[in-house]
Amino acid sequence: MANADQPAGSAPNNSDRRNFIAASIGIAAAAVTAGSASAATVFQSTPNASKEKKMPFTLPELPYAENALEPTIDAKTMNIHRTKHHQAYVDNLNKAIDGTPWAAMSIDEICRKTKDAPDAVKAAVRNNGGGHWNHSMYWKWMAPKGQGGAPSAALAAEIDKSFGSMDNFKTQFADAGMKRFGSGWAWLVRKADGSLVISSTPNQDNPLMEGIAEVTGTPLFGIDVWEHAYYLNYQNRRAEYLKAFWDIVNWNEISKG
Ligand code: MN3
Repeated sequence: MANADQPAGSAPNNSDRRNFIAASIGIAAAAVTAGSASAATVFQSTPNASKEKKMPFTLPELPYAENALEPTIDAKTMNIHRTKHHQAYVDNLNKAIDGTPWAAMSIDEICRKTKDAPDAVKAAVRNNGGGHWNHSMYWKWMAPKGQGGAPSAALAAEIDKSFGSMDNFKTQFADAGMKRFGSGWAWLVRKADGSLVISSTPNQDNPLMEGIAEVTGTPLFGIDVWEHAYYLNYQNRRAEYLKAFWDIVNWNEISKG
């Protein structure tokens, strides 16, 4: 893999940060280029180097250490979640779109156009394209306690107007996460008409997926409510995870949306 030279969970440096930002906003090609120098050395040292090729999507680095979100989210959960679950979405997405025009699209575009994917790969694109987009953003929507800032004045005013108060917003958001049966995500979405709404999706669907998600628009924020996101620390207690999440929420990042 193109990121084989990057140890999991290493402290982020400027290069990692650039890779992460580029990949997470969908400029996969830029991420590959930025991370290619030492990765090329790895490829050349393997017997099958000529058969190795760069895949369009790579696993982003974390913008903080794996243990930086403790005690809310433990380092082991962060490690397994990113290097196993997220990596599998990246690998399976690359495999599904290999040799197709989809390999040239950004991850945002792939999500928006999922409903148009050929039947043979639609499920793989939906599950793994969504999985890659969702997790790339999820890592950014979290920050070590005390470092996530507060909602911008504009966003705070919109939340008050849309949901009555910040407390009401948090209650309604947690409710959406709790009511999602099985695995999925809870979302804060800006719809095309500019309004803010709370929604949830099953599996790895997201609000970018027109014709698939019940509520579509731009996701400003989402929480992963798959058990793999919280089970080691919270077991079945999803409500506690959702409540604790506000300690590590990255309002600085969310306010950019
Ligand atoms: Mn997950």
